[in-house]
Amino acid sequence: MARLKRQRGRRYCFSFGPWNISEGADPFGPPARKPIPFAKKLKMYKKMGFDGIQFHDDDAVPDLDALSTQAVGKRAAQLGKILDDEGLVPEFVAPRLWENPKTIDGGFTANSASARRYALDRARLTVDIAVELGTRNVVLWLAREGTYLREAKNAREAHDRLLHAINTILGHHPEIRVLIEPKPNEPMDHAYLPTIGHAIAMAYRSDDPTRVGGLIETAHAVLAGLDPSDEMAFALHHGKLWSVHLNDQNGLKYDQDRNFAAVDLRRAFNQVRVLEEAGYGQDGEMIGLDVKTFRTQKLTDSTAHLVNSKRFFELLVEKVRTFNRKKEAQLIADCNYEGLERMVIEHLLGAR
Ligand code: GLO
Ligand code: MG
Repeated sequence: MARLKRQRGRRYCFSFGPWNISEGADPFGPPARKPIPFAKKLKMYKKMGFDGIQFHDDDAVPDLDALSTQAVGKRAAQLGKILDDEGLVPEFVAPRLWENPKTIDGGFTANSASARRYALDRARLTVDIAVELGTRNVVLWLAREGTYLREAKNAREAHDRLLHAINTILGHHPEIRVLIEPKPNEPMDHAYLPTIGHAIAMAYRSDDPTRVGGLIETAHAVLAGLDPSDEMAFALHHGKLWSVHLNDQNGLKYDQDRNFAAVDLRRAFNQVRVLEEAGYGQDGEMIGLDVKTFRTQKLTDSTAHLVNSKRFFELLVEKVRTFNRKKEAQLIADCNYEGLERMVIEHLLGAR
């Protein structure tokens, strides 16, 4: 009871990455909006009600491939100071390994030894940036670590190489944590570590399992044909849900990054419920969003999706907190699942 009371007053901390304010380009058309400069985006966070900021390594230090390690460290430190002044918390840094021509067929799992070397160097640089910014978290979204066709890589060897990459990051700094963000496909036909189960299995094989966990994105779980709230529950069971990318996804098509709760309200309710019940956020975990606005959106309204997704989350927190637990327990004890279903739907629809 005391725990529930404490949760009632609890306020969540929200985050997103600068790429979530985008220009609307897609594989079939060029940008449809003018870019908003990074410095201007930084100023928008607090006004929109967000405290946390997520980074790719080159969001934090643009053109880092052209800079010396010392110069990268210096620029990251300067950004760390700006974040402090703005009152923003750096949530994580992720190596963007999928754009450089060297990593055209993957980084850590590339067949080319020089591509693998580049990927490991860049991952170490990401750790340096994270340390300068003041976060322990390095996220690995393994974009091109997979295959376009099965025969192109040796999958068993690829997993050895992924483990080596994780251990390299752990070995580069004693406090850094690795958060694996699983996704089953896109841009590859098949990506390695497609679900949180795969990611956590890898965590236990690493040199320091206490420093390897996961970030679960709603859309990625749906693309794997799984229920995001159950995926979250599995990670929570292992004490390894260290971040989330809440969004939504309309079935098995390209990764849509729709607004949280906009496609399947009940599925969203269940994600909030699992997070709320586990006390997610009490150890500093953030409610991260990874949402994209429509290509048709005007520049002036091109951040509405973030504010709206946050609002939908908060409204669902209220729905979770006002769900009649006594009645629910009785229906479960009676195996009256028709009654339970009616109760859930009526609650979501606001019926009396
Ligand atoms: C793409 C991923 C991507 C990552 C981001 C952080 O499908 O969701 O947006 O979350 O690059 O690593
Ligand atoms: Mg994501």
